[in-house]
This record gives sequence, structure tokens and C-alpha cells, in this order.
Amino acid sequence: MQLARILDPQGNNAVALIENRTVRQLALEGGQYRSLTDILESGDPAAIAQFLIDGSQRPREVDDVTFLAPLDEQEIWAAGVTYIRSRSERMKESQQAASFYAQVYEADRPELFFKATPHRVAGPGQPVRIRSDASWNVPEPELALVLSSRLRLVGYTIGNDMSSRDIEGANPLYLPQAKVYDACCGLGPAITLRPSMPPPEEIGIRLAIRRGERMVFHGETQIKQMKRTYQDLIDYLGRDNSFPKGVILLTGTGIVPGDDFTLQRGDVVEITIDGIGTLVNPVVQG
Ligand code: DO4
Ligand code: MG
Repeated sequence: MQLARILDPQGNNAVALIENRTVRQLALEGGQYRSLTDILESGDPAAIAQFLIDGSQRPREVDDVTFLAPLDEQEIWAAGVTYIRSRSERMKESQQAASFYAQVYEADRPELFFKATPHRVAGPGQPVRIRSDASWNVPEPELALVLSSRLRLVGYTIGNDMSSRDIEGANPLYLPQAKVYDACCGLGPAITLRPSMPPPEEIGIRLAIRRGERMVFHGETQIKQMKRTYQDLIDYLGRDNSFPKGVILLTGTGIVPGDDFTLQRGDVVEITIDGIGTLVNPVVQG
């Protein structure tokens, strides 16, 4: 089962449950559960969502629905250098900082960084951005953990940690500028609730980048290649840190296009994660 934020037939924001590609709108007026966050905070989001199905709205096919980014006021954080591929590409990108990336890959403490506030997030179909002052840019396709305010893992979605490699590579102290800016994070299309997600060993991640008719990059990885467990990342995130509205944690990229590749405006980024679906975003710059 999945939960999503959608536009209803009148164009208003709504929350929906998805099963077998059928979208059922939820009735959130006037009751105890008034938002996606309220449902995610409940003890049993799947049961609550079933209970909230609005019988007066006709079910719709997923292809007939506009999806919005699946969050309300959650912060977005991200883990880095959690796959060997990310470690080796960062070490090439910044020779002066190579040892830091090598060390953080092996260390107990993971790299965790603040990635985005909700207003910097692009939902399905909305543009993600390349910074106007960056010349080497990539999408980073990442499994995103959806966590309640008590850091309970309630679901999973797809994240795109857009990154400016030239800025990060010039000096690792520029990381926040390479990572955090308007439309720096793609998210969606829906949240797969925890009981419906395949086990980590069975989850593949695929990235395709299209430029007009041409596929200019494609790559894949598997969650089992990740160096750390979900719980390890969650435990470190929660150390001395509170998230009253919940938090979404991107788990790092295992797919990095080669040095000769940079995104261009007009490209279309497609990220597919087994058990969730495909997140598609066009790319703009400036
Ligand atoms: O250290 C830089 C960021 C790493 C990152 O975003 C990733 O590995 O996904
Ligand atoms: Mg990343």
C-alpha cells in the first residue's frame, strides 16, 4: 500500500491511498487525521488510511492523477558516501579531500547533511534545478526513508539529491552550496508503507537520463550494495536532534555518472526503485 499527496478532480490538494494502481482519495475534513503527517504519525498508517477512504469519490487510475511531493513540513536530510561508487567518485572529484571520503566510508559515524526544506523540493513532474553558477551537475538517485517525529521508519519514497560536483570538488566546505538551493531535491511519487516494501536485498535502483529522444545515461545499483543499515543512519540522525514534524532521510547514491557527464537544461531524469515506482523530473537551470 502507498500513500500520496495528489490533486483532486477540482484541483485541490488531497491525500490518497494507492493499491493495485488504483487511487482512493481520503476524507480528512474535521476528523482526528487531517494531513499526510497525521496518518504517518499514527500507530498503524495502513489501517488508518483504509478507514479514511472517501466513499463519495470515485477511484481513479494512477495514470489519471497528478501527484505532488509526498510531504508536509518534514525536513529532508541525506547520508553520503554510503556506497563504494560514491566513495571512489568523490575521491576523484577532490584529490585534496580524498582521504576524508575514504575515512567517512569506513568510519562508524556516517556522513549526514541537511538537504532541503519542503519549499526546495520538486514533486513528480516538477523541474529540479541546476545551479546557475555550477558547470558539472548530476542527479543522485537515492532511497528515501520516511520517518515519524519519533524516528519510526514508516515508509519509503524516491529522492533525487541534485548535486553540483564542481562546487563540492573545489572544496568540501562548499558542500551546503553544492547540495542546498531552490529545487535541489526531487521527491516522490508516493510513499510505500513499510509492510509493503520488499526486503533490502531485493530492491534495485535504476537511473535513466534522457536528452530529447536519446538516453544519455543509464545505470543501476542495489540496496544490498549499501555499506550501512537503515537503522544505523536513523540512529545517528536522531542523536541530539529532534524532528517535530517527522523527517525524510535520503540514504546516499550508488550511481554516479562518469567524469565526462554533466546534466543539461531540458534533460529528463527518471529514477525507478523497486517497490515504489518511478520519479520523473525535467531539469532546468538558473
Ligand atoms: O560527500 C558528499 C555527498 C555524498 C552524497 O551525497 C552521496 O554519496 O550520495
Ligand atoms: Mg547524495
